Amino acid sequence: MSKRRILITSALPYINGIKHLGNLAGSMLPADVYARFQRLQGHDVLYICATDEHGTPAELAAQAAGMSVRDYCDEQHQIQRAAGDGFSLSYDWFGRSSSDENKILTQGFAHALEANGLIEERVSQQVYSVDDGRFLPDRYVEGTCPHCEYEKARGDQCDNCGRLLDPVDLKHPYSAVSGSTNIEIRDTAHLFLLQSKMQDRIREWVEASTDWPQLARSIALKWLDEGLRDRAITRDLKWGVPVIGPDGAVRPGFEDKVFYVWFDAPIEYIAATEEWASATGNDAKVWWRTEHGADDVEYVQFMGKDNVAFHTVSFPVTIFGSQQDWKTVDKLKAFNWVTWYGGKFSTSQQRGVFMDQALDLLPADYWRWYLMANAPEGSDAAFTWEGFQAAINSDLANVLGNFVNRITKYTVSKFDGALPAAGTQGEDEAWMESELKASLTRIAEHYEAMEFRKAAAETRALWATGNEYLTRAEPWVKYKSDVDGAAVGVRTGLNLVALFAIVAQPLIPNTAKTILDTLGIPEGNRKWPSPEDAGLLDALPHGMPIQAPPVLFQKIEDAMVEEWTERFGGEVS
Ligand code: B3M
Ligand code: ZN
Repeated sequence: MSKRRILITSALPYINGIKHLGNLAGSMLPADVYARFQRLQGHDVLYICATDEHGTPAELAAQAAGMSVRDYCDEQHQIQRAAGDGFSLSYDWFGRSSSDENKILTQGFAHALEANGLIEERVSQQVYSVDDGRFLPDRYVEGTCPHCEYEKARGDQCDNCGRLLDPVDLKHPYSAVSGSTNIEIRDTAHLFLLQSKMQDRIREWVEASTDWPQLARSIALKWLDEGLRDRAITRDLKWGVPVIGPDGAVRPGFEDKVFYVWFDAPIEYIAATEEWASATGNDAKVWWRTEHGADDVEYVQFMGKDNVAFHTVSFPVTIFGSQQDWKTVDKLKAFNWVTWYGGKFSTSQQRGVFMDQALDLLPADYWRWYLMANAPEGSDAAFTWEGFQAAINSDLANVLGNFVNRITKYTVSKFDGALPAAGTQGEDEAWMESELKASLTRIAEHYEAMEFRKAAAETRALWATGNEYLTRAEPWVKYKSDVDGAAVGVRTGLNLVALFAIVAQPLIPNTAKTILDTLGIPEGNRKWPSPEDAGLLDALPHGMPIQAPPVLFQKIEDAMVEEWTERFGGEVS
């Protein structure tokens, strides 16, 4: 198989506070699992993410924290970076959208778009708060959604029906800064991206993108059916990318304005790659510019469903409209929501677990396993403590943990802690080998298709097949009368332990590492096994020393579920 170059990005988490498990499950975690899988295949992977630091969310959160926006962002970036490390997210780079690279690129895109007749300065109506003495962009204003009547819709998007909004469309608007309802609509100039001119170009591209998983494709087509509207790409804010003209000076009239956060945020995928390239002595162009070889890059994006429109419509308008040779996304994987018992995660109502809290309770692998085994792919998926407990105790502790423990301990006690060499493989091993090969193929297919639920289910099924093999081979029974026969079963079991850990690496990398380290499997031998390889079940060196790893998974007791339900919320009664 030839080496592929795979560029992976996951939606950039907003800087305003640590993300909850639902955010993690719908973008960063599956991107990481996919990146790990593709690295194990020996491909050249570049996984890029960053904090999304501009816009009203950052300004409002900094204000609430009583900090300058820059200090707030510095602090929160470190917190999110640590949470990512804690969850073993294997970013090649975790950048910041407030970087100089992003400013330069964003301004460059704006210049190119304007030169190509796709940006126009227009005077438009804006929500102005008389009491606050300022215009109120996006989330600075809240009110009633004109589509679904939800009363706490934000100016840029309704959290209830998901529609994108223009702040002036809100009914009963009030200031999110002061709560004031003393609101006027005033005229002010902004730059508009003329998306309507790109409608046909974008549709042609989306329709040709048959590789996208279904959810992303259907959302993109729905947006196109509704028709692309020209959108303002500047805002009345201080924090953000300044509106600098091609001459290097601030654009007259835009002294108190910056680019809209959703204009610069996707550009940060490119900018973060530049940040990575200059920090590591690499070249970003070979990943992003088709004239520099990026034509053969496979670019895969991961995101929650509410981000799809920005990635399939707005960002492509920027990219195609620049008429430059940028790489565009090849596969876009979108996710539904992880809910908390069917409802929303809520910080204020203490419902749901956030990334930092989760790691205080249990190691990352427990969460990674549950969230991917229950990935919100076909529909929303509810997190419940009961489901979590069942998945950990059964899949991880019983099916995988016991298998590893039983066979390694048995080797230590009955075979002097050495991989037994005696005996020859028979029918049971032939059966196991054919099951294994079929399973390896299916798991890889599910990962390629970015079907994470299925990949996890198939991984678990493989572990279960290993248990069934031991039931058939019965080395502990054979030992009494046929030590050589028992040796075959133990040797096969030990090879399975290594294979199970290798295959588990994308999902539970830390436990997999513990198992492989304990067995002493060298780094170079931890790649994804090829189903075509002969002797998969007799690959480990005969006589190699075997130790039992420490207990791999702690079972979740009912008392823990009770305590956590109390602390983080459970079923609403
Ligand atoms: N920060 C929204 C979100 O976290 C936004 C994604 C940007 S991706 C370029 O859901
Ligand atoms: Zn609505």
